[in-house]
Amino acid sequence: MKKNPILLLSLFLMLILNSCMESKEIGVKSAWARPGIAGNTTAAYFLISNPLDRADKLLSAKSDIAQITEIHHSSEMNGTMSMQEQEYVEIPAKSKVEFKPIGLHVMFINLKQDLTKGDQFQLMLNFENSGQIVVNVEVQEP
Ligand SMILES: [Cu+2]
Repeated sequence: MKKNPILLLSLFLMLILNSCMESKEIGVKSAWARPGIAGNTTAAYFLISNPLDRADKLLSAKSDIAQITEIHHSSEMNGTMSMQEQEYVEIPAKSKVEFKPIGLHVMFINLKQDLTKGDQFQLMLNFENSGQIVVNVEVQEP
């Protein structure tokens, strides 16, 4: 039987395409933020998944909606909430890190505008290895 070079070529291309589509990267999903009032603060939450074999670090966050955007961790002790700014957040290999109302969050300080339910804005997350990932955040009631 004669081999069909075009068929072989297209099979080869399909293989390449497939491996590209399976290329894994850090993903951020389910991003939401609480409503807020201009001049006040609010926070955003999301899920970071790292399917890669190596760890990464979230180094910083940036947005246009507030004067200051920081990465915080909040905890509750004896009924009192406290939070600390984080220098970075470790994202271990093959794991998920959840930013949630008690725990890690991105804090927006001195909002430049009101944020009401249904509003959307962009949040830039800067990772050590993965570079910048732009996340669409939707404002929701908690
Ligand atoms: Cu905070």
